[in-house]
Amino acid sequence: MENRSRNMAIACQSLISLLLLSAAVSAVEVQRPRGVSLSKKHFYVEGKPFTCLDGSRTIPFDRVNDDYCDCQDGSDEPGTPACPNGSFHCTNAGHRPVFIPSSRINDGVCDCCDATDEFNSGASCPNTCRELGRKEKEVLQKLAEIAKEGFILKQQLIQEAKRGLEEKKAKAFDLEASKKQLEEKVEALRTVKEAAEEPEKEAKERHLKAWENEKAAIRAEKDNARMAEVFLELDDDGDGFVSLTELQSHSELDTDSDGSFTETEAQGLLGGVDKVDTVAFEAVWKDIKDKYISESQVETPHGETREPLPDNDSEHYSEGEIPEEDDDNDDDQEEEDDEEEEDDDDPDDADYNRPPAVQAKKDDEDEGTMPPYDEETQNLIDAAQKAREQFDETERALRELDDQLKSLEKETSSDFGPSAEFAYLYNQCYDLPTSEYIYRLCPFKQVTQKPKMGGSETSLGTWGHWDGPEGNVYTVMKYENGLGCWQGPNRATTVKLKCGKETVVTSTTEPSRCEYLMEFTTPALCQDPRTLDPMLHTEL
Ligand code: MAN
Repeated sequence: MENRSRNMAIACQSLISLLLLSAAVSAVEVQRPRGVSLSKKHFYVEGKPFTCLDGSRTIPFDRVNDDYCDCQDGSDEPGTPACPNGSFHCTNAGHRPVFIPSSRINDGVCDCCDATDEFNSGASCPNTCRELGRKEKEVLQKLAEIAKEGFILKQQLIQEAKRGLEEKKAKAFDLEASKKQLEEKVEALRTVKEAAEEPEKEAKERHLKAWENEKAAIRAEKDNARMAEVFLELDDDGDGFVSLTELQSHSELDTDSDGSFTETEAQGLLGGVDKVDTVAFEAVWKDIKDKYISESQVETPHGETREPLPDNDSEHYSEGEIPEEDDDNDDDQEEEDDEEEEDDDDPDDADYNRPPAVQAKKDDEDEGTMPPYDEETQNLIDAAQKAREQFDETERALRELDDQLKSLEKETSSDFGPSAEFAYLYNQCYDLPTSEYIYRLCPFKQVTQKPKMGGSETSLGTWGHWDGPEGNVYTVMKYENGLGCWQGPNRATTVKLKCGKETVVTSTTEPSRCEYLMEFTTPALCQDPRTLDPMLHTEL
């Protein structure tokens, strides 16, 4: 396996030399027993005893090729089919010499282009070696040209990669220095920001507190006004006191909610006395204000006080049902509903406790929105905001720079081949449209498949590793962990690289479901034609 791939990788260059050698061989015919290669000729000396090539025994020379197998390794019968494990060498002058199993000798099938394997079978085998050699030579010449030009391009790619790498390393060095400066700047701006945010926070809190106090004062003022109103409302006889009877006229104040507001209960509310003046009423008001319903509110025909409802709507609600106030008040409504559930059995109570809540909401609205910040606070906010923006902007710049640095480091530490000849592929993508899809290879990143008729791109794998055989790892790329295949594995792609003048995806197939095979030519894989081993593939 290893040998085969090594041979494939340098086949292009080797073949030129091979041709020359073949031509040379055809010119000089060397006498030797039939089926013996030139390299083994010296083992077979006419008239001298022959020792089997495995050294197992020595036999007289006339038993070589006598159609009887004497040696276990079959070496005494290179030119007959007598030994089951023998091999026959065809010189194939003008083309490529080969070994064939000796069982194919005189089997009626032309195996050798020089027809030497069928010397006694009667099969008419023409000698096609020269024609084959000529054709192969043409092909090989083309390949050799490609290899030669590709190899020149490869040298340029190597130079470019070298320059590129130096530039990138220098850039990374500069970025590293800028990063340090930016980091320091970020820290300085963080301090400035925090220093500006502290007084901003205090000033905002002061402002909020003042607003809360103001709201509380407004609320208290309103409460006092309402208390005075209620006092007047309760003081029916206008004697400046609210008496037990006057208080009892407000059945909603029924302390134990049993449906009857007794004198004792009323007295309890008045603090144990029979009547209270405006000063003493302050304490009473605290206890009753949540339940108290103003007399100005609508009275039902049964004398029950109800929350005012639009005329048209009121008839749509059965007793105990009241529509929600409005959408904004949903939460309040729910809370109230919860509370009311406990009291649902009490016909006099239930929903009728709504007005204070409505009133509270109204009060809130009356308080309005928080007033604008005073100039000093606003200045502090503006200053803190500016510091925040400067900090954020610098921090963002630092992040961007860091990303840039990381991607540079990733690129400069990638394995782009022994001389970085594959580096030029890094930021490129190569498309190959087929009838159904457009396949895209972005070397060292990913492979995708996009349907031509529209639809989203499918990942056929992201860069994994070089996957060629040992000694030739830079001939195959592996892309893994693509989109999962339905009821199958994650998609993956093998990219086989070949020497070519152009950088191009030449084919894409799917040999098994969701496993893709791409062929890709690049000058980066072209070898120096001068480094050929002339003996490779040759057995003369
Ligand atoms: C899509 C394509 C094909 C693949 C099937 C598997 O149609 O990615 O290449 O074979 O999915 O379901």
